[in-house]
Amino acid sequence: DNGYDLWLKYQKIENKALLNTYKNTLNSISFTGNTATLNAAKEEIVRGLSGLLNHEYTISKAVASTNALIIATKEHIDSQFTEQLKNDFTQLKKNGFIIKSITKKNRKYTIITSNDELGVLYGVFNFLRLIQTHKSINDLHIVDAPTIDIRLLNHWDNLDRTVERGYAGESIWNWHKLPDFIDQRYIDYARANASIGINGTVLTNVNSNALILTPQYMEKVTALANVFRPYGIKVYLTARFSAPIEIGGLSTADPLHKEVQQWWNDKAKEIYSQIPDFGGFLVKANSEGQPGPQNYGRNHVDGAKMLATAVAPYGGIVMWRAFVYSEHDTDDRAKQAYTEFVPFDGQFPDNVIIQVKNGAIDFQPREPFHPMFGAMPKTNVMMEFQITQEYLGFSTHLVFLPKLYQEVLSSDTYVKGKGTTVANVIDGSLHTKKITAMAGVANIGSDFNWTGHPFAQANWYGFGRLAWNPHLSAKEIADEWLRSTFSNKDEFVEPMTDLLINSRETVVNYMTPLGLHHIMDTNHHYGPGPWVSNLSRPEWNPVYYHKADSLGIGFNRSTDGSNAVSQYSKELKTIYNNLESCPEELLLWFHHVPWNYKLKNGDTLWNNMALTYQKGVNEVAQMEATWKMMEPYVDNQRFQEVNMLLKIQLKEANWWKNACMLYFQQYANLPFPNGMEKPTKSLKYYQSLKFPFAPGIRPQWD
Ligand code: BDP
Repeated sequence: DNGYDLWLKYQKIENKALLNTYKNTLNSISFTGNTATLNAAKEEIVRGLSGLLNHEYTISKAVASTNALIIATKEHIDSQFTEQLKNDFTQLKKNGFIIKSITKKNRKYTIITSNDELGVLYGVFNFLRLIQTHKSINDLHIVDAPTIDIRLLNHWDNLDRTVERGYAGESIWNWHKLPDFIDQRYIDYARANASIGINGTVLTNVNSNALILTPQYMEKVTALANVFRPYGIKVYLTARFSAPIEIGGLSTADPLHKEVQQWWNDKAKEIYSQIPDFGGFLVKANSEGQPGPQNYGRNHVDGAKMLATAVAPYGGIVMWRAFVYSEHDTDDRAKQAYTEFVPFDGQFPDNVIIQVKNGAIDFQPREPFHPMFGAMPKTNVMMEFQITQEYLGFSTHLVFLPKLYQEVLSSDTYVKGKGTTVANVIDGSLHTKKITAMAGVANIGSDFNWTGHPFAQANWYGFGRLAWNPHLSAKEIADEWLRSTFSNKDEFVEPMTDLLINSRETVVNYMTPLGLHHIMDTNHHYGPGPWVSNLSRPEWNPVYYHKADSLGIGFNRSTDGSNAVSQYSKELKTIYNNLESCPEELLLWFHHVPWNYKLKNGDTLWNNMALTYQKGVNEVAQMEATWKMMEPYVDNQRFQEVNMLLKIQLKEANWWKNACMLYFQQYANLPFPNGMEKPTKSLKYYQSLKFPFAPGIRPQWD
């Protein structure tokens, strides 16, 4: 099994009793409707049930006398069921669905319905998930709908098919062959996304290329939009701020300049004439060398307004990123986005949403949530997670990211008192927002299995599930994914759910324990590089983040340090500011701590650091051992692949531990504690390792 089918395997159910129960309940399928979206739903239910139940289904409109599965939008549901569905329909939100078992005069029916066609498609995928995960379908009553409006992938894909921070081959967009060649992968991509509720995709890198907006490329984008439309997926593009100069022949891109505004208005008109449901633009402006309004003495509001005005007549939106930090600003990098954006609260138009990374630095294995969440009550604010593992061992290491996402989403902002979580900010319930959205930087590439590591598929899956409902638990997601992707056997699902759930903390343990961050090696961000200190911008150097010296280690962001703690609500500020109350997992994020400082377990910081690194290594060894026992439940190809990858992960966990501990020992000047395996190589050796051809490197980065 090469993994291409993702979680949509629809493998025949081996358990005879279960198979028969399903078959009995689903004797026939009645399906009404013949539009592109409903046909996609029809194809999927036939494909899914034929595979799972190993039974050839013919579809008809007629409703069989009993044990029928009935699929239709509300207006086409047989009137005999109207009464039983009435209450459900009154609660049903946009794109939501009802799955209900109804018994009438001893006759049993299972109904999948919705107010809209997309809801029917989502209902079908949900129903198939129930069967794939061997749930009972005897007495169903599910009314579900997405909690967040816009659920997007962000592809950091370049037009030459390289993928920035992509570790799974080339870009899946074959720009050269588009628009005439439609790869089957595009259709399967859309199916996979629809199955988890993703409804938008930004096709191009945030470090953007204006060429995508030329007619030659727009034809290609249009072809993709046509493939995705039946699956409810809208296409978005990154807008290069200087496009009016680069492809429009203007002399300026000043957002207050009439000609520039007109250029964008015309561009939007041209795009919408080809893609009437075009989603809008994603913009990285005045960040890491990208052009933006500040190049013309204007601000983020001016820039966002101009683009928002251009797409507003067609219902488009602008996602304006808050990932900014300046080479001229000497303030703590963690503070800069908040400082720059929060004063603009209330000034952005309604069709603008500010896209904020989950943490204030950059997709680290662990960061406190970004203080901008909850701090802009009058502005639409959306979440940006990274699915691709730029700072988490690429697609070489097994890390289950839904655990990280869940930690962020369930973090308490205290903005309106205890219990007001980041998820409440994102789903709009806290401040009643006009638009709600969540984006994930995609980990998809041209590899057979889409994501490189077979388990990296779980991160794509889990992102989609949490974008649909940010209150889901990571454990539930792990369970669903394992059952759909590998096996329903308890002997497999139980240990593997634990393995997935623990894998995130394991990576933190062997990479950046106790609140350490950004100590990865230069440019590629693979492997340790805590010693790097020679890059042109101070905040690109790991030494800027860990600040190890003879006294201790960590970034003092307390009130007597950079004061980043003050960007959080009062309650959190107090918790983070105080060394005793600061959660130990974030200690070195907020404090510069003496090497001999005693942690809660009574041992020193130095010893705790050493033993946590070691714990991470031991946990990977345990993951490897657990996986070995899974051989009976997994196909040979994926079994071997994961086996090899876990071996690499173990080697590299040791590399992290040894390199970091040797390096920090120079400052701590303390012996390694008992329980930490001593490095066999020197610090010099680790410092000599170079990775000039690591995948996903961003070419313009030094
Ligand atoms: C950083 C990446 C860089 C991205 C940047 C961004 O290293 O490749 O361009 O984020 O999000 O993490 O814009």
